[in-house]
Parts: sequence; structure tokens; C-alpha cells
Amino acid sequence: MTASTKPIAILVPGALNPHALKRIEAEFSIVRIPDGSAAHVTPEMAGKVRGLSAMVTPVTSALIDALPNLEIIANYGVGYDSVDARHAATRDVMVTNTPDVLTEEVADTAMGLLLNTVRELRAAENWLRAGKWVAEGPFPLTRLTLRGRRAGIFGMGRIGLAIARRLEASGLTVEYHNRRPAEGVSYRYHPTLKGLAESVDTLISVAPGTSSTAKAVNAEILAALGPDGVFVNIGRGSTVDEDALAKALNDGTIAAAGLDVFADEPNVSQALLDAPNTSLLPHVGSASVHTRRAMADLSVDNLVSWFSQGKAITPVPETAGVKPR
Ligand code: NAP
Ligand code: 8YV
Repeated sequence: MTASTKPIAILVPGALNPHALKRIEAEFSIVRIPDGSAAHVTPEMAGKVRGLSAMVTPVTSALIDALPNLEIIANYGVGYDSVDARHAATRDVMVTNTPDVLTEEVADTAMGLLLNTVRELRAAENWLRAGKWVAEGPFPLTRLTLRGRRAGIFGMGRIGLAIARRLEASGLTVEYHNRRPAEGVSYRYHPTLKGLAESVDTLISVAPGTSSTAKAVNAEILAALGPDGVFVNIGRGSTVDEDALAKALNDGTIAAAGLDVFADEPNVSQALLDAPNTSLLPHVGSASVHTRRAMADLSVDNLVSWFSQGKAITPVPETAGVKPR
């Protein structure tokens, strides 16, 4: 606790990581509302709230406008698609996220999801637990393997690079697509996602959820990936046309998919639940106590730094130029 930050009111809409809550309670004056609806903001809250901390709860332009003294939004997560950062910038409100501290954890999860998808580890374990090893013999050989695969990364940023390193160590070749070539990265670059999908048989999406990535992985991209194709999504569900993906899995356009993220979380479309050859995880990319604690610390450290030193530690690009009032 510092004398300078304790009286400052931080609004927490909806749920937040317990460690983040504890630290906000210790260092600031916490104000809680059940969700991100601006209707919950009382005149008293509007008068005193100067910071906001959120985990998945949408921070809309309406909520931002309901808080005239808001200076900073600390997002718990590197992806900040749930925060209207462009609107925040027009109001001179800083937005921060939690890069780097989760990179290796998410890359580990991506590799686990890929391996689980290709080698059917969940089905193999179910086989053992159901007594089929004893009753029927060995689990059937898997159609797919990682051996000889050519991987393509859609979104070669911090996490993409960490996944690429793991893929290389596992013997796969790596290529990628970003809007522009990544500095200092020697993997083969494709200026279009279609070009990448045509060149590889294993497409891993770790792109952010933005208007420019919305439903980018569509029927055309899945067809380009081909019948031995494996699609893994550890980025955001909004980057995929889920109906097209379910259809591609059902009609053999691609071979399998591993998904950690979905368009309408926590709801997963029935079409994807029913599709064959899938491994589906409930958005657990960064979900260890260790990594979530590091994310919580970075999000609260941003609030402390803003109010005690006048600068954010990890501003998002849209608000990088915002200065304290
Ligand atoms: P990052 O370093 O900013 O990397 C994002 C990459 O995506 C950049 O290289 C960027 O390159 C590329 N990109 C952005 N828009 C694009 C577009 N329209 N077309 C092609 N490429 C595009 O971010 P990060 O730290 O690696 O995190 C990436 C994302 O992973 C997050 O935004 C979040 O959505 C997701 N994530 C998921 C989990 C999970 O639990 N599943 C956990 C953490 C993060 P250019 O700007 O050159 O295009
Ligand atoms: C979090 C994530 O699970 O950082 C991100 O972008 O998707 C995850 O690490 C999420 O943001 C908060 O629960």
C-alpha cells in the first residue's frame, strides 16, 4: 500500500482474478459492479472512479463514457478485444494489457492441443479407462502424426514465436503470415493467409481478435489447408468462421481441429461439439496459478505505476500516446 494510491477508486466490473482483487483492495479503494453495464454506475461512482480493472467483462464505449474521471483501464490478458481501446484513446484514457508474462504458458498449451488433436490422446486415455485395452486390445493406430508436418502460424508475434520454437524443436518446418514480415524472423513469410494455408498442412492461429482478423479463417482457407490439414486456434474464436470449420471437419475438407477459443465463450456451437476429429478446451491457454498470478501482478502494477509515477508499464498501441492528466 502507498499513501498516494490508497484513496484512488478502481472500478472492477464482473469477476477478476483473486490475486488481482486482493492487490487492488490493498493498494486502492475498490468499487465493484456485477457486470460491464453502464447502468450500474451511480453518480457517486462516476464522480470518484479513476481506474478500471477487467478480466473478460466487456469495457464498452458506454461504460467508458459513464466514468468522466476515468484515466486508465488495466486489462487482465494480453488480448484486449473486450475493451474498446479506440474509444478510450479518444477520451485520453490509457489502456494496458499483460504481454510476455503468459507467452511461454500459452505456447505450451498450443503444443499440447496440437499433439492431443493429432495423436488423439483423449480418446486413447478413454480407451484405457473404459477397460478396452484389456477387453479389446491396443488403441487403434492414429491416422495423423506430427512427423513430416509443415506448420504455418497466423500471427507471428510474441506467442507465435514461442510456438514456432517448440514446433522447430519437434521437427516441423515453420512458415507464417502477418500483415508485414516480422523483424528479425527468418521463417518463410507469406503476405496472404491463403498463401500460407496452401503451403502448409498444419495451421495454428494466434492472431488477435480485431476487425481485420474477423472470420479470416473461412471455407476458402480451410480448403487451401487440404484433406490432411490440421487447424489449431489458440488466439481468438472471432478469427474463425465456425460454421465453415464444422462443415470442413464433417465433409473431410480438413482432417482435424484443436480449439482453445470460441466465438461466443463460454458457449460452444453445437456444430463444433458434434464435429468429428476435434479437441476442444475451455480457453485454458494461460490458465495456471503461476501464470495467472503474473498476469494479475502486471495488470495491478500498471495501475500503481500510472497513479504513483505517471506512466503505464505495458500500454496498448492505441493509447500509447495518452498522458496522465
Ligand atoms: P502479439 O505479439 O501482438 O502478436 C500478434 C501478431 O498477430 C502480430 O505479429 C501481428 O503482426 C499479427 N496480426 C495482427 N493482426 C493481423 C492481421 N489482420 N493479419 C495478420 N496478422 C495479424 O500478441 P501475442 O502476445 O502473441 O498474443 C496474440 C493473441 O493471442 C492475443 O491477442 C490473444 O487474442 C491470444 N491469446 C490467447 C490466449 C489463450 O488463452 N488462448 C492467451 C493469450 C493470448 P502484424 O501487426 O504485422 O500483422
Ligand atoms: C486470459 C487470454 O484467459 O491473455 C489473453 O489474451 O486470452 C488469456 O490469457 C483472458 O484474457 C482472461 O481470462
